[in-house]
Amino acid sequence: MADRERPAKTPIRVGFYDIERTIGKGNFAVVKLARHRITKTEVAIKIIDKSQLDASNLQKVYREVDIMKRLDHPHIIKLYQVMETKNMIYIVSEYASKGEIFDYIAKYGRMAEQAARRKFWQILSAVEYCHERRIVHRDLKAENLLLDANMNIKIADFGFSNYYATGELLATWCGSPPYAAPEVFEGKRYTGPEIDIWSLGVVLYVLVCGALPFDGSTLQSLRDRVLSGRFRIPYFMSQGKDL
Ligand code: 24R
Repeated sequence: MADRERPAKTPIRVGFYDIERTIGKGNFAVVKLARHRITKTEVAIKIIDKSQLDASNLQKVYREVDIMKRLDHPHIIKLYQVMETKNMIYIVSEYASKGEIFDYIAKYGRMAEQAARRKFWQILSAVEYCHERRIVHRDLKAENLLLDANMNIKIADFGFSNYYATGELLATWCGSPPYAAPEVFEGKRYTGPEIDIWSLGVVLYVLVCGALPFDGSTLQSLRDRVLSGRFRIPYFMSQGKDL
């Protein structure tokens, strides 16, 4: 049924789910909050229009699904189901009801170090779990760190993730510039986990300081900042010895 023929308040359905609203929008994907018609369970559905993708981007979507199928960790968004039609892919997953830690920091400001430490520990346990399975996320940032109803971390969006192997090098420029490692800016090839580790350092700084360690009004100035490796240590940051 076309939208204009849909009677008011008739929910849009995907499988057994009623779509409620948009909770995320990317270049090729939109993420919706949906609810199971019978159990009323809330899920996130990432909807991808295949007709908008070239072969290489379509390949990445299948890789994202393939990787998510292998992951089962308390701090990683759990894949529930994948549906596919001629034009669309629907990735049904766990829903993190408190949203991005990015928005949380934008609203409430930087976190106390005790709280940041607890969040960061959860993030680390999830990233370690991925690396043990030779999976690199490649887009770790505050926007992809979600919070569930209990304020626990759930890592989302494996759209840039890939497998890696020691001795084999990856070359793709991935992720968000403020979180990107110097070797990525320099166009060097990398094994994988080291670029997640760099991003984790940026994430920790953002949690504790409520600001990016490296910033710039242009990509060039950001690059210079990252390559210099210099960042400010604010007055409120502890020195670690009395934690
Ligand atoms: C909750 C919110 C937003 N997104 C999600 N959840 N729970 C997701 C799960 C999610 C699953 S896949 C995915 C996000 C993703 N996103 O790949 C939310 C809750 N509130 N507000 C927001 C209250 C990416 C991305 N990095 C694609 C779309 C754009 C963002």
